[in-house]
Amino acid sequence: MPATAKFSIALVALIGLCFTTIDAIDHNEAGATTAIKVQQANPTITVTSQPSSPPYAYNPAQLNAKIGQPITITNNDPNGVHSVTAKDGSFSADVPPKGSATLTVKKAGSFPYYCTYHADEHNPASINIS
Ligand SMILES: [Cu+2]
Repeated sequence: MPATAKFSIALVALIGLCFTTIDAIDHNEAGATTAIKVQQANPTITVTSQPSSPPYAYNPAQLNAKIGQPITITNNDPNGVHSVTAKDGSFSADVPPKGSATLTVKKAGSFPYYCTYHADEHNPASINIS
């Protein structure tokens, strides 16, 4: 198949998707509330340094994910390594400055975690696995 034909098919498919999406928004206003509650496709924890106390923050403080679902941890602090370490030892991931890491949790439960590098300098945070 010539490349232009492939492109045309892809374009038609894309346009079709757009109309489907617009249709859903137009005719399902009740769905707007539901959409917010849907599990995010790629759960992410962001670590930032901040001028207030505590000096480092995990966002969101409560993260929901499924068993085995990859959780991305992004470290926005250019100056330090941080970790997401379960208080019960179930998991630990180090995240380099301006870097990211992926974590998966293999059992259900609520896991309070902390940073091994700054034990008392982050906000309290948990990963909730279902
Ligand atoms: Cu830290």
